[in-house]
Amino acid sequence: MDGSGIDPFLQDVLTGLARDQKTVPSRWLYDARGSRLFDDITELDEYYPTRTELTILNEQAAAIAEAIGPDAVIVEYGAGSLLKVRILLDALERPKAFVPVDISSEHLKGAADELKSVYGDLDVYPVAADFMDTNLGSNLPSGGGRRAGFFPGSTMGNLLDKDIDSFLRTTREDLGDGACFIIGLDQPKSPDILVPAYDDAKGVTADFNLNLLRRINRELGGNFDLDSFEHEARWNSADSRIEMHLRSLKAQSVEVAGRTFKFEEGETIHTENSRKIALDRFAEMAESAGWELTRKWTDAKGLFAVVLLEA
Ligand code: AVJ
Repeated sequence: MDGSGIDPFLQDVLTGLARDQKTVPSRWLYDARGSRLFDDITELDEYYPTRTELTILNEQAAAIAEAIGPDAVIVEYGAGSLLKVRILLDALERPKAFVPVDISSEHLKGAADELKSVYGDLDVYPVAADFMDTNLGSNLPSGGGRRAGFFPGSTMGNLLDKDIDSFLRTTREDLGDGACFIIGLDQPKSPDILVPAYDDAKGVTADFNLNLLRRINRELGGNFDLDSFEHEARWNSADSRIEMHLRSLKAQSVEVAGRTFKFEEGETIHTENSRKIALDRFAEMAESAGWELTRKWTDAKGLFAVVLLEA
């Protein structure tokens, strides 16, 4: 529940299921079980993004650290895997401070404690907030060298154009003049690689997607029959994105919080967009928000890119 007394999950589900194309925002995929399933996804043979980004970060750590410069203040948005920022911290010259911004304060505390124990000289200032509506302002430590944002994992690809624009503008303002921003972006490629990455042979991604219905049943008093929906990963080439859907295997009615929603056979709930934003396109988006894309690092096959924006 938020301050208004309306559970935002319930509100999103009731509004989303009433639309022509039924839709539930992808952020609700990540309850405890969903987060565990996502971790399992990152280990799958077919799911190349995580391991490819880690390879780029490891191979290019010295170049990235040099581009950022000494005494940096690192601000990680949606601080998930400490694994990634530690690659940077290990390569940076005297990193001054680390500011993990994450919606889960529990997660943050663990992250902060662990980093403090490994990097004695590093100041860690956790901020418990949704990275999308964060105005860090006075929460950022003053002093130190350059401020460097860090947003790995291609999470940018889950955002709509307007949200990318406002996020890049807010971060530009927060991080200030002279700042830079390191961002991981999955790249457009053949659907022969993309579709299996989101529809793996072991069915882990299917489980991850269907878990949304399990969560609605448990938290919102829904009565979805998980056996009468199936996972679908669709490449939408016009919008350069993988879409996840849950497809109803038959005509049926489902109740959520006392409301009835009708499904036709084959009708879907759209549960995620994972956009693959080409670098020239992203450079334009960055520029209109006050950043310049100045460096890019990719793997040998060009599957994934890590870019540097400068203010
Ligand atoms: C964590 C949002 C980057 O879009 O690749 C993985 C989530 N969804 N498999 C992605 C996801 C299905 C992932 N992100």
